[in-house]
Amino acid sequence: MGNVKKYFDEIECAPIEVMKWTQSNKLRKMVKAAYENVPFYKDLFDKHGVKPEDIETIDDIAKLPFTYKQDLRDNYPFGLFAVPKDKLVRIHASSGTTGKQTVVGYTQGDVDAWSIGVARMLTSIGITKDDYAHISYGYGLFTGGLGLHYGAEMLGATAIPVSSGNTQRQIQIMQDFGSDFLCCTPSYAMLIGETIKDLGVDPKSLKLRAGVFGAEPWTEGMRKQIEELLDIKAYDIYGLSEIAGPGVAGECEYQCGMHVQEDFFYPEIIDPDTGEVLPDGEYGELVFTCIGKEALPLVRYRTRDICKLDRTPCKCGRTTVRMAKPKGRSDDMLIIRGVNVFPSQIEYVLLQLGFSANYLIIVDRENSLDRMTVKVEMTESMFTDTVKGIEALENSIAAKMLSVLGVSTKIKIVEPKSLPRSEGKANRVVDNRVLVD
Ligand code: DLL
Repeated sequence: MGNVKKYFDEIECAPIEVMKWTQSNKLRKMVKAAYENVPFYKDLFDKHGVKPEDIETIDDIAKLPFTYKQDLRDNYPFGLFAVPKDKLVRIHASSGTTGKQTVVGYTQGDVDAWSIGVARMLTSIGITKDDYAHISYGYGLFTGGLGLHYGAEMLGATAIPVSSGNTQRQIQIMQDFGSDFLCCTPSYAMLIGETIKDLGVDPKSLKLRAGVFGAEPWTEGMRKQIEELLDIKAYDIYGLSEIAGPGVAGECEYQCGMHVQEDFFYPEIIDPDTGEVLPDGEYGELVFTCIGKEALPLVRYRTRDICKLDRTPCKCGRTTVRMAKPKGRSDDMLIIRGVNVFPSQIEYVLLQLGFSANYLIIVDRENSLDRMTVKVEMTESMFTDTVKGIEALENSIAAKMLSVLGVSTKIKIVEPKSLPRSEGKANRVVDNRVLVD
């Protein structure tokens, strides 16, 4: 183990001037290609009075206009691609639940850059070419499965493409193949963990030592639950299909934010209302420019994720900027009687009180008033079957919710394991208000 690689690439630890020089070169090239090859960008740049020649360094990026998800939808499926069809080697599409899918194309160079991003992230948490990668993200148009797969292979690790579903079989494979690390959504990791417990399998008997979880917001409390259920260390990985897929950013062993692969995906935080760039440390909307991307060179893409950046030195020695765990998406934010509520705040309260991360938020409107109900599963340790006992528990959770959220919530305790489980991204909000509006 003496020659275990600490970093996948030198650029991860490059001095800031070297990183800026690399970014500037890539940005200039990418902006020129977008202007010349994508009619949408030619029109957009012309409308904003900006020409490729105006972009000399990465610091000029704020001169460029934003790209929105709607622009991808309006140009569905391939209208924003900058290369001819024969240069494409892969297509993916977003898992969005509303509207048209957003379609993403990749050249061989794009797939390689994406895989390098994932390989860097895996290296930063101590994964090596000797490890078995148990990949339970969905394979298909969703980027999770193939993204982790190619990244693991790029590193030289062995990919086990299990995909999601059939949870008992997942556990059998972990036991028989000796999977070293698990890649799936945090909600599916919870389900695998619960199933291991139900089957009476001792998690310590598995070889599994780490997990790479992302694709949806999750709290520190949920991380702890997963680590206990699976007896592993759980790491956060972020990405979005429009930009590449998983591995746009990921935690290192020190877990103090996610290192962004900023020589491929340049991040900014902006005020979502004014579009103004915000200083490091301030929460705002995360925006990415895919510098170096050939097939789909998105310029200042509005992710809707609420996040902040940190450029203070990291103990691991990487100099790349780190992004915080996204608080949620601006479009997932619930406005309950005028108060902004993120599902992650609700999860935080429940986990603090010792409940599980399986919950369901239901929002209704009665007589023009919003009402939020949170269904929570009873746990073994708090079990009571008296009406009084249950009411007392519900009231104590509701009181804590009120103090954290600033808005009253009705709590309904339900039977253990009665709420829906997810093998992919969890859907924890049922907003009935849209139906009555
Ligand atoms: O979820 C890509 C991915 C796959 C990331 C596997 C990580 C692991 P989309 O389906 O396009 O792509 O969804 C992207 O998911 O804008 C965030 O809102 C959310 N998201 C992704 N990772 C995280 C994370 C994939 N670690 C959208 N924490 C993003 C919080 C996340 N939210």
